[in-house]
Amino acid sequence: MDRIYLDSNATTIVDPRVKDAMEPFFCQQYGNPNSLHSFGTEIHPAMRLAMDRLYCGIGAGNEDDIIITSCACEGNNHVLKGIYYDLIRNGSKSEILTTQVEHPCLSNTCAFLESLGAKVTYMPVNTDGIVDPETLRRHIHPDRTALVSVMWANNETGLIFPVHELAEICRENGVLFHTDAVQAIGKVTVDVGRVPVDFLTFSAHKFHGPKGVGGLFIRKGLKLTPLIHGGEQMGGKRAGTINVPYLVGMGLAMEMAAGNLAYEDSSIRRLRDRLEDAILGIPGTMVVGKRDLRTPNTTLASFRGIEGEAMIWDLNHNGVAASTGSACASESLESNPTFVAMHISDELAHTGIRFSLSRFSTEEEIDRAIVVIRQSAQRLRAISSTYKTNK
Ligand code: 7TS
Repeated sequence: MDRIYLDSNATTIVDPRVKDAMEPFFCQQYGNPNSLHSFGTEIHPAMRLAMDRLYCGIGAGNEDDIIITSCACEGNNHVLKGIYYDLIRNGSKSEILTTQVEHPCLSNTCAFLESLGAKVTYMPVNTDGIVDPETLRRHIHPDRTALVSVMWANNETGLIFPVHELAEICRENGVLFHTDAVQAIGKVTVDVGRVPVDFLTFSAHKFHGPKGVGGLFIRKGLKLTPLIHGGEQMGGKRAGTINVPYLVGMGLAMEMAAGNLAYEDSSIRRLRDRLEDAILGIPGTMVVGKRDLRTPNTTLASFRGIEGEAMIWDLNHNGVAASTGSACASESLESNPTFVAMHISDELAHTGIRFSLSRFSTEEEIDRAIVVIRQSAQRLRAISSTYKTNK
């Protein structure tokens, strides 16, 4: 029986059409784009097409920049460290404002910058698990805030943040705004032509492109000190020979992701809701976050009395791949910061399972997954002392 992959917020299958588009740029068109010879006549047109697809996919204008990176971690590091270097280190501003629920590549970079003397404020989320525009208004100080960084959608809960309003508030206050849109691309409309963000990060492997390539959007007129110095690739903004096949693949993946939003919003949402309804039909379960505030593909569910790690293992053993919503390793049972920020109880924080679908998920898979999940919950509760005592 085929395995069922429900961990698409971690990474996605590469669309076979993306793989085919990349193929010629490994062994045939392999010239270095910066020193072209006869082994690369198709390289520049293919790179231009890929860049056009990226610009179009996020609604960027001709004069905006999109820097090709190795991943979203790099894009987020680039923005935060660039802002530190350009605005904080020299004393013109002192603070970065972010949230308590960002991905570790954002929050750990902030912690590093704090060790260098930057002040970082981690804004709380409201009872819905998102940052209220009012909270930003209370925290933003044009004289000292160098950057506001708030994710577009959360990787664990799927909760969508009001980035449009947050970006407007930053604009009104003359403060730069960055968003990590890794979990938003291909799931909800991401249009920097409409939403006044200054910097935006994305990563190809979250939307059926290859792993190890991503992008950083920089609004026209803005400059950031590079993270990687070296040659003049990307106009000196990011040195290193560009990974041509991966750029080509990411461009096509972006075009398909942007063109697939209606399907995501109808069919994938319907499948996700079907899965979620079935989970909620099992006694002692709950789902984190209101449905209409979440990306259409994500469900973070809690099964009372069942340790998340145990359930992941059991599901995996029975052919269903998901992940724990909680990052707690089995050795260190610390609750995960997103759950702490959302005031989710310690017990629930250790029971979270994240199911995340993609456009490759099928109804037949969801129906089979539901059977496996029901059986797994039954099996694990039969041996769970906490479930028996709490009933
Ligand atoms: N930002 C967000 C919001 C993410 O979800 C991830 C990966 C990253 C950044 C890092 O992306 P990368 O391109 O550098 O790999 N998130 C997850 C996840 O939720 N489970 O596994 C990886």
